[in-house]
Amino acid sequence: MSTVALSLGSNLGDRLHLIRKAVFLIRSAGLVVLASSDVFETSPWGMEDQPRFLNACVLAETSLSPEELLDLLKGMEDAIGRTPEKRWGPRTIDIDILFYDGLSIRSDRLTVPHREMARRTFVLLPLAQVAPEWRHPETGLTPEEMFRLLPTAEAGGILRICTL
Ligand code: PH2
Ligand code: MG
Ligand code: MG
Repeated sequence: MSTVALSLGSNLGDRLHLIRKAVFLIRSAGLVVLASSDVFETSPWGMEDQPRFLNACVLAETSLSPEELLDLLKGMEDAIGRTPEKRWGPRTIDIDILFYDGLSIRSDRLTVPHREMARRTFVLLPLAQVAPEWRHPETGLTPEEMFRLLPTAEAGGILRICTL
């Protein structure tokens, strides 16, 4: 069994419903959810002219390989109704692998840990709730340590909404 952290994001449609639907599909596929973060409303990052996101994280156990997990999550995004969109642009649902145990993976399809994680408040705050002890395999930093290294301006624009 491996432990993985997944990031959930939505900024189109009924955002909370879509995020909860994603967690329902994750459980239905046999992943064992060990912890789930709160849901946060966050300012759009990367491309600012788009609606605000809801973001959350789950920590889960799986026997799938990283590539199998990626395929499963892509299938869930399709099932929930995601259509191809611009990089960093609006989306009904985004499910990303943040980490897979302590592995560093760089293949054509997959970069694990998630390559932008250390720059994203909307990833680090929920991740710190579900995996405070985890350390990035390349930097040795915990989510909270990465968060503290961000410019203070980045820490704004994030609001706790509810539990997942
Ligand atoms: N996802 C993106 C681009 N920008 N900004 C926020 N706040 N939350 C996201 O989930 C997000 C984003 C592309 O995956
Ligand atoms: Mg993403
Ligand atoms: Mg994605």
